[in-house]
Amino acid sequence: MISRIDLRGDALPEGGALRDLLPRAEFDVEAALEKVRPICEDVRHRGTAALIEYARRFDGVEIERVRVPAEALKRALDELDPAVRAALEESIRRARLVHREQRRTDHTTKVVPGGTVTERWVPVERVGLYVPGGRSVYPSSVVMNVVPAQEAGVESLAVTSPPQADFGGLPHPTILATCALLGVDEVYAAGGAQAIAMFAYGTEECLPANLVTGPGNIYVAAAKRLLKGRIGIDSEAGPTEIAVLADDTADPVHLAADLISQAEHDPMAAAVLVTDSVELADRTEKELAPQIAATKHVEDRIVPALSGRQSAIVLVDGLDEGLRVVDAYGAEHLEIQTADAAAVAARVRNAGAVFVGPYAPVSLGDYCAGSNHVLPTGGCACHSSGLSVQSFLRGIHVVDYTRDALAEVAHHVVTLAEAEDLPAHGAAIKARFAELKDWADWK
Ligand code: HSO
Ligand code: ZN
Repeated sequence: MISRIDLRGDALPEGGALRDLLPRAEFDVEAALEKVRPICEDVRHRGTAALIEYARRFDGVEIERVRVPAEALKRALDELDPAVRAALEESIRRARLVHREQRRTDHTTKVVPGGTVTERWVPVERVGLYVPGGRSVYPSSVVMNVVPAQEAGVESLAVTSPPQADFGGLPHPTILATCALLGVDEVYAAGGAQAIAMFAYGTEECLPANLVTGPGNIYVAAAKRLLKGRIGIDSEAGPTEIAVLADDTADPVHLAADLISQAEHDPMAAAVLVTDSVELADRTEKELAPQIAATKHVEDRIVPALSGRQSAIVLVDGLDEGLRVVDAYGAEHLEIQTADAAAVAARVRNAGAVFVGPYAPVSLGDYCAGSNHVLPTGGCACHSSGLSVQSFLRGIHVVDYTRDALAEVAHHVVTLAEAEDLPAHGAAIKARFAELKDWADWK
């Protein structure tokens, strides 16, 4: 069912070479670029008419408008199952607790008397949040996108999610209800690359956004790559990943359950167990079959995900080697199921989010830990973070110098300008001290 990679014995190779030994899903965004380019151009030129046509073609539904009417949002909230509402409210409450503390405060550095640099944190003016609605419908992703944007102080915020044939061309009612619960009243029924283009270029119904966040399929990722620059993006989310670093203290029942839990998302989802215990590897593998037999989404997602080349059990000599492997992999989600898990977790460098010990499974983080579940995939955890308040802020340096403070450093500026053969840069300084005949006196 799940392949094995045995890295015991020889010393592990360094950096990229180690990463090449590890499994990873194919997610060729580049190849999808040419497919999405004409779609994005079409939305740019024909706006809503193009979106209506793509709803027909890709979502199999006739719609007359893309903007979701206010009554539909209200109705969805009124009809929301009370238990789901309570769970969403708790998820929102916990996410707010964590994200509120991420807010930045402006900071002023006094560089010299009369010379200051202030870093001002300013929310992005308008953001577009993408919520997938193809294979699965994730109201939890509405929470994970909207909460950090709101906590950052974003004033104009719109959500888009694909129109659903089963719901009269509106996004899934639970998505709409979650938007209503969060106080989001601007919602669109558009999915795929065309939705990203709608936010990038704007249409008759939707003003252009400055930043677009949220996970989606490969076409969404390709459109984000194509339109990046015109819009800011978070990351190009790929298929979900779980890695687990475990020793012989881990419970194979938990491990199998957690690997299956993320395999449930997608046939391309990755589940990677890294352990120094062959016995644990054997017992976990044995646990997979009965647990899979007892769940849903087996043939279409879980089996292909676990048996695909993106998933594996990786055997290592010890915990140090295990840490090197999980760092080289840079998982979206990393569970540490070892003795003294907190100490081991503290040594991890590359992961989207780390889950410590037996009672912090990834599923908790997906819904109700308070942490964000929009996380870097495909090894991007080596250089990027998950969604946070910071994703929706820009730091603006405000430079404020008096005449004396400028005078103090003027000769250095002029010298550097000359060293770069940019005399006009130096002249812009000298122009402010025109009364000085002999510039050399300043040096
Ligand atoms: N594990 C997914 C998020 C999710 N799980 C949504 C359930 N619903 C990617 O982090
Ligand atoms: Zn999940």
